[in-house]
Amino acid sequence: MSRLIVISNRVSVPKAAGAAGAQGGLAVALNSALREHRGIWFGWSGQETEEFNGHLNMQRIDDVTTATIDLEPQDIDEYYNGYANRTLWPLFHYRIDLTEYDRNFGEGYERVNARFADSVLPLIEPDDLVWVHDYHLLPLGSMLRQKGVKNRIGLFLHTPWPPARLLVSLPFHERLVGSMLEYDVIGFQTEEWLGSFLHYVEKEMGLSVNKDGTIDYDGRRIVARAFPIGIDYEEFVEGAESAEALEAYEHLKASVRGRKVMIGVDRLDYSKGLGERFESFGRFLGDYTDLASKVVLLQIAPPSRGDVASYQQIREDLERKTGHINGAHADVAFVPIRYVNRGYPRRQLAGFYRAADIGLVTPLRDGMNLVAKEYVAAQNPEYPGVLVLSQFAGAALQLTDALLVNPHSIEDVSEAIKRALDMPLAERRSRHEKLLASVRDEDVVFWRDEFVKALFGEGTSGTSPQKE
Ligand code: ADQ
Repeated sequence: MSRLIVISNRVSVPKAAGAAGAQGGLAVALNSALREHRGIWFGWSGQETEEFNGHLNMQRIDDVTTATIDLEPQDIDEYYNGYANRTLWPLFHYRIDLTEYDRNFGEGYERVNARFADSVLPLIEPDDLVWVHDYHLLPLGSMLRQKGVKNRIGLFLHTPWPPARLLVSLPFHERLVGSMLEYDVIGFQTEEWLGSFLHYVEKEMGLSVNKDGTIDYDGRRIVARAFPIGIDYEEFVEGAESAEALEAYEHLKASVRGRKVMIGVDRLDYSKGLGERFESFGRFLGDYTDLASKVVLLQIAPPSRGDVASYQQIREDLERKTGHINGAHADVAFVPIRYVNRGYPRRQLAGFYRAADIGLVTPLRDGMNLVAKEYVAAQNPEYPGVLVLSQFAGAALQLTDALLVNPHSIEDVSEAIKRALDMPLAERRSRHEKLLASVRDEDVVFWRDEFVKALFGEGTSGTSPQKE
């Protein structure tokens, strides 16, 4: 079996087998893939160094080796806070108004990608499969090729891919996308983002896309496909039934004293539609006054990317909106929005999801959205809650039995909350059963296996290596 080299901006250092921890599903799935393939996970340590030295910090836990590098402050500013999070992230989430085009960011991005390529190069052996993750590292594959790497290299993009009409606003967009054509496999979360990518490739680069979605380029065949990511279903369901989850469930239930609970769990990011969500809840409280003191919104939103101004603004905006709505609708013994800026261990989170009658997942744009899937997995199948889901989350293409809403319309979301509260148990159960089947069958293990198979060259014609 080939070894797997996973490369991402940050490395989630695996905990010793069996140790309890707050690792996400992605980290768990990649760690298990790395264990199976005796692999290496390479990325930035999250640490700063005065001058870049390319020193690899290697660690080995169980069968997984992690290798990390430190970056200079200028790298972090230009590559991470700059091009990745002030240029590509907003552009890929259709927020051209927030997208900053600064030549230094672009240079820093290419410099750090080259540093990644130089540093990981000595770790790559001839039969290794190389799997690159996300928008931070789009040109990495081409930089590895320039250094003579002939291995199969794949990219998975966790975010949306924007329509060609938006992407062309990015200076040097041809160069960025052109560099991606050095990958053997390019994976997207959904058919929608895949379609936008293929459209760009045809329209802006004049390439033709084969019927099966493959692209012939420079004597090679590139597989571009949707691989919808899932959650670690087994781990999550087990967690939802743990003592920690039960305790969290009871704590939350007791604190609302018979009221209905809605839950939102999101990184504090403008793409998640939190401001619109709060306004929708405010509208609900105003429109259905008889229900106004009977529903609580628990919004858990840990701060993220705090060095970027647009993130500081969203935080201030939400604090103002929370104060405004609570000011208008609270009374001495009741506050409608509980707004909490911190993370929770996963089992506790599972207990909160289970205690919530409604899961409110209303991003304005999201590659997939794992919270929607976690909410479904955490429910008690006998008395499941209702998922209200944005039609603009990648997850909406699979979770069609959720109440799908337009998150820009506060009336639409407010009415969906009412509909969810009124929904008869039989309908809740039948919707949940179908949602659960999708979350269970297309979990993160399925996602990983499908990607690794494609990367290995199974099911595609061309230069596939032979299986042992
Ligand atoms: P994110 O934008 O971070 O991910 P999401 O898919 O919802 O969005 O994943 C967030 C994860 O963080 C979930 O597992 C959630 O439970 C966890 N989390 C959030 N808030 C938390 C809190 N307060 N405490 C503990 N855990 C918390 C990006 C893309 C998504 C894509 C994923 C995976 O933007 O579209 O689904 O990658 O590909």
